[in-house]
Amino acid sequence: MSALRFSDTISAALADGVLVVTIDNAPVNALSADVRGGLMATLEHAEKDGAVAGVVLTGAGNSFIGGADIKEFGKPPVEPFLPDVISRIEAFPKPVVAAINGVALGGGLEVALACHRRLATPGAKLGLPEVKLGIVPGAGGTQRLPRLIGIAAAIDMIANGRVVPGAEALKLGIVDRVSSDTLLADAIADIKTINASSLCRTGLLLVPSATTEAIDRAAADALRKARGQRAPAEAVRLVRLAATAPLSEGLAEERRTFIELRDSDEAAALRHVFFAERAAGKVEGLETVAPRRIETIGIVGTGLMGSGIAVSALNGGYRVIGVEQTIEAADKGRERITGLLDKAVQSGRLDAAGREDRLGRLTVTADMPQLAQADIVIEAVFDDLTVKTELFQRLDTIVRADAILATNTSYLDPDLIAAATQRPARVVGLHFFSPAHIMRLLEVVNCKETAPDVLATALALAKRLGKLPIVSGVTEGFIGNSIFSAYRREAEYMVEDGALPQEIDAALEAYGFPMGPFAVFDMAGLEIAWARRKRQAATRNPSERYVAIPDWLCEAGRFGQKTGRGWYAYPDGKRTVDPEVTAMIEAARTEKGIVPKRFTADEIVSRLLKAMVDEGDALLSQGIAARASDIDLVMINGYGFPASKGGPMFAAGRR
Ligand code: T1G
Repeated sequence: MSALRFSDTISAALADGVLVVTIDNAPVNALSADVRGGLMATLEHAEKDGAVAGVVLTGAGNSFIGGADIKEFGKPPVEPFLPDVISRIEAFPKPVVAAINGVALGGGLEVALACHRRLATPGAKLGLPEVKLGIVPGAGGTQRLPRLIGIAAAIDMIANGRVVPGAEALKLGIVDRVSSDTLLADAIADIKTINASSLCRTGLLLVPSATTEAIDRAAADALRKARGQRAPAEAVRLVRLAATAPLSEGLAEERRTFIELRDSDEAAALRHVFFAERAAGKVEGLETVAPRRIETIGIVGTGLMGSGIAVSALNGGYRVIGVEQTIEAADKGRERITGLLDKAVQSGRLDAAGREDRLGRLTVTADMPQLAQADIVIEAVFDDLTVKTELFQRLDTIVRADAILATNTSYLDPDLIAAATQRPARVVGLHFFSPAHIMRLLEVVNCKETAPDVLATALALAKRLGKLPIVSGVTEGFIGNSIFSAYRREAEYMVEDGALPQEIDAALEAYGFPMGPFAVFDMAGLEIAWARRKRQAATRNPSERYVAIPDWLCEAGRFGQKTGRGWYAYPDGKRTVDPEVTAMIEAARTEKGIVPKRFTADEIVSRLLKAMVDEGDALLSQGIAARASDIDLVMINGYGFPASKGGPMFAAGRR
């Protein structure tokens, strides 16, 4: 096969009259200007060369094409533009076959859709996930995909940014064939069978008809999940347009919409989140440190948190040894874990075989010495320093010398726990967020003595568990709860100053939070913070402003939703403003001689944003957080901060 090179990233080889073109632009074969230029040059050559009967496109590595080059967004566009490359492929006089060897996402799938035939490996992943970046497909996806799979299925994929494996792509009609290890040979063979005079040009197909009910249902489902973000609604509109508008009109409207969204604040925020997630968990100098091998995970405490962590570990493919103090408690723990797996089966997230496989890897016992088999032990026991310290001292005598001890504490000082053990270097914090088998966020606490390979192991484990690891230094509440405390404090100050809880909640919900702070406090329960405030009362700084209203609520037995009354009243479970609370607030203002002022929604958001950012800046200057984007990810993934605003640090920079 003679090799040809058309750009730095595009090479080709003629095999049996077929030009096999390889896109090689590490790490994901993004459609950079060099890729686009190289593809155009390749097509130019293929059209002129009579020896070329057809073209096969494929990717190097485990990507076909990972999409447009997101790093090029926000920069002046460089020709050839992707839609032009795609139109050239679709109109090409010779057959062009896509051999999808890996991810074909966004522009990558749009390139494949313009080919005259598509083959994929079973492990390939195909999708148009642009809405996750706050945009819509901009190179024909909303117009070509429905021509292959129908309006309803196209809405489901595009408006939800859903990615499907090769087999589902075949069932849907996105690809014509699935090939495992003979992908290229099959693609070359297909070129020979395709009749060049009647090429299947996707853009010329009619959109298959569908019932309005199916379409409306898919649209409603996508819009419900969109939670006010613009891109999904625009995606629904564009896919519906494909059913009625000529291709050229649909493509023009799609391009106009894509450009408008690409330059929006929401898209800038979601691009920030995309790159922030890839920067998270990267620690200077740790790249060369080899993580320890983890196969068996011990979990002490199989209550709410421990059982969630156990399911997360089972989902990650590990052996799990859960430990409780008594056989009865161990049996209850196993029931809890089994119950979570059963829920996953009922919701279709897990099949029966998967459930059996997980239960086959689970032991729950009262026999703590079994933890001698564990490579890491995670404690999820009562958040009390004595309890955790004594437990770690006991584990010291049971686990292997090279086993890691991880504490799931939320508020205690892990350095104190580590200091009580014989090997503090093997202690690390793994602060899971409840429910631990659902929430992606995991704060990995780098304690004073934590050895580098222990930290590297914790980060590798987090990734294997499908978590989003954020490294935190040691401070009370680590990153998330530190910022949440500042947010709560400022919200309470504003109530004393004149804003009502319902006004603050409404402002934050309009900004994009699923729930405002007071609704969240009532849901979490007011008694937890109350107990902490009472513990700290003796050492509290008397000059620091203190809002007594939450204490008054607790003293009146108003602990939140669970007691039917908190900041709000919950008659028949519905959150309603309670005049009793308004009276308490007015009394508190009078007692402090505060003349209440009015706050606009924008002032409320700005003041709370500033409280979070000031705390974030403090965490950065103290080295507790490594980068501002980590703080954004913690608040988005652990506290409901709207991703479409990019997180507090990013949002403050934009305001
Ligand atoms: N552009 C630029 N860089 C990208 C990229 C992209 N599309 N995708 C990934 N990277 C970088 C990423 O920042 C990281 O960099 C490295 O590649 C590895 O990524 C016209 C306009 C493909 C499934 O939304 O979903 O097409 O940190 O850690 O876990 O309609 O990356 O190493 O410096 O995620 O193996 C649509 C986004 C774009 C796909 C691989 N495409 N990417 O996952 O690796 S918009 C997407 C992903 C578009 C068209 C529109 C994943 C992946 P660094 P990684 P991974």
